[in-house]
Amino acid sequence: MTRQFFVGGNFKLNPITLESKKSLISGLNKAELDPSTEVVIAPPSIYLISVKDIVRKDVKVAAQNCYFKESGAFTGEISPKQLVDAGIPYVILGHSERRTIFKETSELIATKTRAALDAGLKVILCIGETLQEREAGKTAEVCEEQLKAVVEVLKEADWSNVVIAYEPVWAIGTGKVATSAQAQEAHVDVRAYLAKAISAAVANDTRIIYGGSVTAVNCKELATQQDVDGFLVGGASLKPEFADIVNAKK
Ligand code: G2H
Repeated sequence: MTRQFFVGGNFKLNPITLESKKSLISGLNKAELDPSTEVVIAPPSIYLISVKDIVRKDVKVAAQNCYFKESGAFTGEISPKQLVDAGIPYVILGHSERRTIFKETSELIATKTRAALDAGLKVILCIGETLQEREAGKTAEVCEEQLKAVVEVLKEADWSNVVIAYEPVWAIGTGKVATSAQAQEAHVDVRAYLAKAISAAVANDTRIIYGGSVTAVNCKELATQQDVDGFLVGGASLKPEFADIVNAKK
């Protein structure tokens, strides 16, 4: 199976007004986007439904997080069922900002992944090492540990609805992008782990995208790598250059 190129825009806690949200989406609606790329944007939860309603139909919408319970006394949370009901097809889980700032463990992220898939969502599952871990030669080990928690919960099921985002923490929002060789090496290791832990088919078919300071300038070289199936884009997804990243393979 050929893996469809995937580009996600993770808006994080941006934009901060209704007006700027409208103009961001209206810019995207006018852009020329490669129809062979799957494009997904993840606005803050307060804008999910309105973005879905105004964005062009070839661009899908993702939540940046969700809880694992369907409903109940969980102040501040959003459930997978609510997202599905609202017509939101994707959710990002396990982003390093959730892991570090909000202290989410790999086990919690695995539980959320299971709940999201069970509810009918597709999941963009983020993993990645810190600078200290990379310098200690632990990149593959850390990614494997983070994935293992999910593998144990999912086993062989559901992987067609999972996109794995390899996002080295040292490259996130720092302007310090991984080299294409570093990205390719990490993606090969992740794929090898999927083959070992699940199956050759899941390893071959699962999209592994790169995230961390991706720009219009560095995306083309990264996209030449055989195991880089797309990008998760933060800062640059708020700018017109997001279209160039979507078109990286053109
Ligand atoms: C990594 C990425 C998007 P940025 O967090 O998920 O953000 O492109 O700003 O490094």
